[in-house]
Amino acid sequence: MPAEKSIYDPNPAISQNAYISSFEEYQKFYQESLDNPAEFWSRVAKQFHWETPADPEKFLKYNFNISKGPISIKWMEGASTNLCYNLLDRNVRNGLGDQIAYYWEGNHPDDYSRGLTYRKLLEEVCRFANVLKDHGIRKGDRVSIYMPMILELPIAMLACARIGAVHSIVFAGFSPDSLAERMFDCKAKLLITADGAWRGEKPLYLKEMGHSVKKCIVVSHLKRVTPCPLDHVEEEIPWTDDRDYWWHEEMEDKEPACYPEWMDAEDPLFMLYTSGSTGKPKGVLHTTAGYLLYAATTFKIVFDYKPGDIYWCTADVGWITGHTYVVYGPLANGATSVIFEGTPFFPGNDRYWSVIDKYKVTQFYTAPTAIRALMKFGEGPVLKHNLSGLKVLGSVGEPINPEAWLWYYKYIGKEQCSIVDTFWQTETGGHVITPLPGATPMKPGSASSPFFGVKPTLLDECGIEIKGEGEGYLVFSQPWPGNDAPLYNNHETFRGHLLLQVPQASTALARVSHEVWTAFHCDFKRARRDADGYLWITGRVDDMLNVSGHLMSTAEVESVLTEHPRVAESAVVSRPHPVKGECLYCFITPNENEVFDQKLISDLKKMVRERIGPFAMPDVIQNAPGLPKTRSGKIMRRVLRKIAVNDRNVGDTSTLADEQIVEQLFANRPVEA
Ligand code: 6R9
Repeated sequence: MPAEKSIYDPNPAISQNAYISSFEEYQKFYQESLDNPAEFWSRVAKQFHWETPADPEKFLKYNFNISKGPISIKWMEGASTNLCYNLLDRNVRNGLGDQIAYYWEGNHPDDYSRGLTYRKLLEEVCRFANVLKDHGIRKGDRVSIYMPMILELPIAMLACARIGAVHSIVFAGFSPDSLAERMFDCKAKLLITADGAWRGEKPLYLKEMGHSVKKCIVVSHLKRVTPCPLDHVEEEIPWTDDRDYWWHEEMEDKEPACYPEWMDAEDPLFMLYTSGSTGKPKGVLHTTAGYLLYAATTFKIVFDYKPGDIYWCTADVGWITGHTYVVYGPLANGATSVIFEGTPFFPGNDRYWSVIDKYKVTQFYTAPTAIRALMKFGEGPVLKHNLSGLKVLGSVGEPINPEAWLWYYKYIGKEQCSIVDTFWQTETGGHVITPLPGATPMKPGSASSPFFGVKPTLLDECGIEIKGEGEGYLVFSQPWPGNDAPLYNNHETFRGHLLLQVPQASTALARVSHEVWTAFHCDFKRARRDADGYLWITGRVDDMLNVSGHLMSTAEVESVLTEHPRVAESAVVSRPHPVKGECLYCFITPNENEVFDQKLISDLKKMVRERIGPFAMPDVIQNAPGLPKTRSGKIMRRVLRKIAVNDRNVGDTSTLADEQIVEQLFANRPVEA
């Protein structure tokens, strides 16, 4: 039986205590959230502090109809608040001062584990806010952050939020050039960074940027200020006097109190450049009030977070997942989280499981790419640790293939946990399509149902809404509070831009009623709704292929390929074909210690034929010791499409985690290809 036919009911023990304990209850709230969004979200807003309360009449104002003016969404216009105040001061006032906000687990298991309480976090944030003020940073100024996963990172973010500065985080895995480009684009006044980071065996030096930085505050992390049980790096790092300042020296004499800047509901909170798997990075801007409501609510409901739970999201704070689900969402709920500096493979392949065991993690949130990488080592490393505290397992970043889903469910969750396959994007602020732990019967590989306030609509090639079962373009026809502000530096061309980027979608979009809006800017998605109303994200528009008139998604084929016990990962792209129009070109990464041979190739062809149909028979199956992935773990498919046609003109690959893999894949092309 194909995996997608099976349904897994939530564990009754989870449903019993869950905020949303049945699918009927979810449906009731969901309907309310669509019928009266202002009323629904104003109830949510009550738990937070508003320096100026919202006018109920103006709780939500939006226009999705371009014939009536520019597209705009305004939540709680006229209200004012401060995110940092709501995340820290409010929780301390409510008695959570002594509760741990973050446990820090260093790259090396023998490094100090540090814990920061809400009270201490508030003090550190205030001190650093005073540092920023002393360096002339004011409300509306942009501050770039380029840091490893250390506690100074959320401290820096929240200090910006406290004084109304807009943070723009650049993932520390990016090159100094990528950092410079992003700093220039957002006109950053100051950079906060560290001397370096630890990744497994080796230190990575971060502070090598020269030009473009006007002022720089540097955390001494490789070279520890506090005594460290490990060998630490003594090397001197490049330094420019009167431009560079040590974090610890700046913090020394600062007051642990700082009055928050009251921000308008639609004032910018942060900017973030999207992962760049599509081309030039684009700055996405999130604003204050709506983002708070949405980050807080999705965190609480989707992870079913209860006081006493220990939550761990493995995403780097440099990505949107880290922004919303390492920092803003958890702290808005007074949660206790783990922040981890290292990798899943150091010092052993059981590191994730050992950290879950060490902190007694109850909610764990990671990416399919990590799950697939860890599956390769089998159950052995998992069995060494006690994972019985787990309740909810999350997945994000890519479609999770049923094979990986089942492994996660069975071996990590021991068939007792709910799996939440959360579909969302930088632009959506938080989860938009996701199961809820106690409520949604799970289908492996399906992101299931829309979150409160989110109204997904499927459109066919002619722009007509597909009601019920079907596959089409995924758009959203109502705003939710997490919506980003229209593209930074790009707003007027918002819709035109989409048409340009996705020519295939232009017919559909031209006919789309002006009331329909899409959150997807340049990363337009397709999805399928099955007979039970479940949504399956089938991929980006250009991840679809049409073989002799049969439309299919690459994800569909990939999930069949990865079911093979000898296959760790796969990526399928379309290649032009003189007869069939397009054909399938598949890249296969075999499991550790497995060889890639003719038998594997014929097995895989057979599986695809049987499971999908003869029309889906791959034309080429190539050995791929690794896949070209961005640093956030997303496969860069445009590079694979170039390899499939042997075109060396692959374009910019600087955002790849390992650029060498591209050359290797060219070299590995089978002769018959
Ligand atoms: C949160 C995040 C967004 C893109 C998105 C889609 C892919 C994320 C997914 C998923 C299928 C899921 N994606 N979660 N695809 N199922 N559960 O990753 O944001 O970095 O902006 O990437 O990630 O392709 O369009 P971002």
